[in-house]
Amino acid sequence: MTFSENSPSSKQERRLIVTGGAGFIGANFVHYWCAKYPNDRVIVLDALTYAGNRQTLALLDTHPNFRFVKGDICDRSLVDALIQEEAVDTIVHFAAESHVDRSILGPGAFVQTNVVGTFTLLEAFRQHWLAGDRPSHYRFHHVSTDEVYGSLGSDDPAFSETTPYAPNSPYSASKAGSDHLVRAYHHTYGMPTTMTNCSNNYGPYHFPEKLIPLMCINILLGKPLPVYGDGQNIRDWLYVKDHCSAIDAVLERGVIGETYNVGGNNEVKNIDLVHMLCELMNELAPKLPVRPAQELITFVKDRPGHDRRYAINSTKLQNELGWTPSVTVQEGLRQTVEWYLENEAWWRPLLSEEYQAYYSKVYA
Ligand code: NAD
Ligand code: TDX
Repeated sequence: MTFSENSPSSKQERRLIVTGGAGFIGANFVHYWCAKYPNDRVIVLDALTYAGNRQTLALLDTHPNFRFVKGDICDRSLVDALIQEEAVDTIVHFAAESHVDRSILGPGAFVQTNVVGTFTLLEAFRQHWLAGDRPSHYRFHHVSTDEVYGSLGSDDPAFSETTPYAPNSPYSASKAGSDHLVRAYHHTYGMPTTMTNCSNNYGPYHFPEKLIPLMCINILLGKPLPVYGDGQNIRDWLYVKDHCSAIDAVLERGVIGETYNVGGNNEVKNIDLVHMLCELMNELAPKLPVRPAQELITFVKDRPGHDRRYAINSTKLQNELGWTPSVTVQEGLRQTVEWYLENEAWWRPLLSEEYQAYYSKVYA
């Protein structure tokens, strides 16, 4: 993957901690940021849970301003030490338990990392910001999700920043809890926070448990493609590099205390998305165990509490900060399928025994 099209900025250098930088979106963000702002110091803090992958960041190990620290965001003394030692001025907070199906199987880890972890980071950063006499350029950017707004009916308007919160899964409830803490830290203490709530991301380095990589990999392995329920649920797909540029826009030009919704303007029914992936694989994969791949589509038991539709209104981000998504879902999916075809060495080792055990539980 290359981000060389981005040119370095002339702005003052930042010193960032990126939490969850070994996960899907965090790693894409770190690659994006190190290429665009090579003089910025970037410290990834990641616990390397099942979803974290050190290999995804291996290309950055020779980058002079990059550092990787394995650690838990709930570990206050580690977070304090890192913030002070590196004189951090910016936290970009991706670290989370992120998979809805896992939150149904075991919600405890979601409350711990998403709520307690975010609280720990906020407290540590607040102390550091106060000790420095509240520098105005400091930022705590919190990455959140559209799922906090609940589920839409087919004719409802898309979620905006003023849509009331109505989380439906343990995952989205824990993300909502973290969002409320971030909001309160700005409102009560004046902390320089910003927040983004985005729709479903897709692209390189996406862990196999999520819909798009799961379908790509199962097509390549000739395994059934499990579509939940009637397949009519709708998601609004955002290419991960467009999400990175949105966070960049918010860090550069966003107003402190504000939330910005980020969406790709690409609402697609799950079953249609699976058909699009099958078509792309039929066209691009030299060998497939089952062709056409559509023969593998299998309707399975629905996810409990499955949200019907998400759609994001990104007008605020577009009008106030000048951000626009760069790819259509057709272009982004083609690039993603090509990436999974070219990077079997990345995804194959992730299909571990532990992953197979998880898979059997969800798809039993
Ligand atoms: P991911 O599951 O791929 O990665 C999460 C990363 O966080 C992993 O590297 C993991 O090791 C790390 N982590 C987990 N617990 C940790 C802890 N206690 N301490 C330190 N590190 C820990 O997640 P993702 O899909 O990249 O999502 C990143 C963020 O974006 C999350 O906050 C998620 O809620 C949000 N989000 C994701 C999507 C999406 O479509 N993937 C959409 C909207 C919002
Ligand atoms: O095997 C599957 N079959 C299926 O039909 C899987 C894994 C999913 N689905 C459906 C469920 C959803 O309607 O596909 C849709 C997308 O599922 P996921 O990839 O699990 O994503 P979702 O539950 O929508 O949540 C994602 O977007 C919002 C991320 O995982 C969250 O972290 C983010 O906040």
